[in-house]
Amino acid sequence: MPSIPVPSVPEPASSELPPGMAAAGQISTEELQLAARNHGMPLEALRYPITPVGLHYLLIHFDIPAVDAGTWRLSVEGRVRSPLTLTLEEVKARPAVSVAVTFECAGNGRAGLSPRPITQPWLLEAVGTGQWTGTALGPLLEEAGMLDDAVEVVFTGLDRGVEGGVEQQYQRSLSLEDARREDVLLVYELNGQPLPPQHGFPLRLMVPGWYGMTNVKWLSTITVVDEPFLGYQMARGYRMRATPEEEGTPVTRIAPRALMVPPGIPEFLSRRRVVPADSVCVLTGRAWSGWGVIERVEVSTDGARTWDDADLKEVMSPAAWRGWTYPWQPTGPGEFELACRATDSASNTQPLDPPWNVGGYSNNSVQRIHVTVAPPASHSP
Ligand SMILES: Nc1nc2c(c(=O)[nH]1)N[C@H]1C(S)=C(S)[C@@H](COP(=O)(O)O)O[C@H]1N2
Ligand SMILES: [Mo]
Repeated sequence: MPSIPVPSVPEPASSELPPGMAAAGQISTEELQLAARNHGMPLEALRYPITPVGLHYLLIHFDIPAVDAGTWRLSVEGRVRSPLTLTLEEVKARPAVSVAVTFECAGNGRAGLSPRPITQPWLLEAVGTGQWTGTALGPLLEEAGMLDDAVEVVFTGLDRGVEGGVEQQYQRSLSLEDARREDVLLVYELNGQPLPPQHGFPLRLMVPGWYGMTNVKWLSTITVVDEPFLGYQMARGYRMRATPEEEGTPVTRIAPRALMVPPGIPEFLSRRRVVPADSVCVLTGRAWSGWGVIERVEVSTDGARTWDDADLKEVMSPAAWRGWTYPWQPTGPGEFELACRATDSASNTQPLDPPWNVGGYSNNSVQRIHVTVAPPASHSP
């Protein structure tokens, strides 16, 4: 498997902040507005192998569209021999597959960059794993019969808005090769229930291993095209760029990441953690990568200076996160910085420092959690 192309660029000093960028420690009303709509998965929910529906993260560029399941249709059109129009019942009547897949937003970790683009300011919570049920895309394209001049497949959602000054439907495309992969599905159920409105009812695309933007929600039209699709979310959004002017390279697969459940108890406002000194603290978490299977998770309890291997749980499904645990016996009361780091089967691992790019994508630098280990509780008489 190829390793991940990531431009590594020195950060501009905050005195020369370009327009549309914010410095660390500042949060704008626009970002707060986005953050309140697009919630993350509370990290304690890493305890569930399958994320309960309401705890799965959400990212919605525009508004959740109103969809009437009775009149909704899926069209397969463009450079095909026989265009298709399917009702939801017809989609569901096709052979069904159910699979656990981890989704992560390409902007996860963005708030850890400085400067960062002013857009959804994710910390680390833009992740979740669903048990998704649907039908394979490939056979449907086969049935429609792609013509010889076909080069890409465009997926159009029903949601509409303005981004970067461009009015648009949310649209993404895949190469023919990617669209034909057998794990690419059109899904209509999440965790055994019809897709809820916020996750794309009645149907969405799912490309396991790729960042979340690929999984077009409220899917209405699949268009086979004879030239590369240059819609906003392909040509402007979701590209790795060292400078705003350059064309950049497309964001595709998920870079490896391990996260841990923050141990102990939090302080309400700062969310700093307190752990009692008198017991073994079992650190637990999950790790995933779109470039291969997770083969190693390491834990540091001294601020990423030394590392020790965590125990890996079984692989649940190739494109789903893998559980890990690490028993930690704090050396005594005091301040500790915990960190965790994943490595996948393609030898990709996580950097200690954030890899910077203009869009703030794919920042998979290691999670660090500050923990106060409190002296053993004194027993009152
Ligand atoms: N139609 C449509 N599909 C979309 C989006 C959107 O705004 N509109 N957001 C994308 C992005 S950026 C992500 S990360 C995932 C989020 O999926 P979720 O909200 O179900 O977790 O959906 C993707 N599919
Ligand atoms: Mo996203």
